[in-house]
Amino acid sequence: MTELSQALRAIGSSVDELLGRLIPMPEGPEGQLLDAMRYSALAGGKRLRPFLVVSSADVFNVPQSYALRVAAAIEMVHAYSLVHDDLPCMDDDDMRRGRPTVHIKYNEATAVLTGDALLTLAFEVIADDETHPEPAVRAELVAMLAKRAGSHGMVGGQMIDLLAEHESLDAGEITRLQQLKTGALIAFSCEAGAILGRADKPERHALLAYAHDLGLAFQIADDLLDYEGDASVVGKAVGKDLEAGKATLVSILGADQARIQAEMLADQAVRHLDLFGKKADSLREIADFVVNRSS
Ligand code: GRG
Repeated sequence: MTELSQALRAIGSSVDELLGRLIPMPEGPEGQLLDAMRYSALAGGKRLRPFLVVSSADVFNVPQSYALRVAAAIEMVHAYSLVHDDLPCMDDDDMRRGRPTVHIKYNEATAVLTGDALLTLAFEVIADDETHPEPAVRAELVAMLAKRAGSHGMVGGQMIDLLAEHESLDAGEITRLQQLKTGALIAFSCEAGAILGRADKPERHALLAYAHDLGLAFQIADDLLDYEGDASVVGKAVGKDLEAGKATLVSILGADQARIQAEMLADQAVRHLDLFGKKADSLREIADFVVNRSS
């Protein structure tokens, strides 16, 4: 196993352990909701966003216990977005991370409520003083997560994506959609490290620029997996974009050019990290993983 896979696995285990403590055990009349929250948030996944939070925070020597709480909150928001995205009124998927989606295992109403409860718990976790002793830091994290997850961030991107099924977007419009739908949470993962570490403006700017290019590279890799990946390895249905006639950078540029574009973006992302020296090595390594992953 490479050092990067070991680090990803270690951060994944720490986040799983924390999520297991933060999401209450199923009991009482609302037990089914808590069960579904645990089912969706503790279902594996690459834990890329936690890796980005911890690695960005490491650049500023932030205690890992703070970064892990933000990482757990981001995974709650990420899990909520996947549960809602899988619903019949959105992408209508039966499988996620190799298991039945939440509305298949439970029912649609439970899936809606599971997403709602994960999103609100994420904010409760960040606002708690265990996340950072300074109220101003916690407030900034709360405000930034709201912005990145909301109508001018992930949810806005999802809206554009749904509308795009009935129109053909050009490469620029697709790029903006992806910046919002996928890139916004990746951006927050890196920004959170800078907020926790009270980074100065140039440092924040560099991390955001890195996250911007990384997010686009990540999405092209995701589209390539949908185009040519193996459903049993990816853990969800593939070929969905083609089937829905949805324009992606892969359908516009072709798979080979799209792969070149993803690699160029990953290289460009890494160049934004120059001012951090060796402290940003983990962020450099993950950029390569993002474009060459198989799931
Ligand atoms: C429904 C509010 C709402 C938002 C949905 C993120 C999203 C917006 C939808 C997910 C659909 C999708 C497949 C987006 C492409 C990129 C993406 C977020 C892939 C899944 O993320 P990974 O690969 O998943 O990090 P794991 O399972 O590894 O955590």
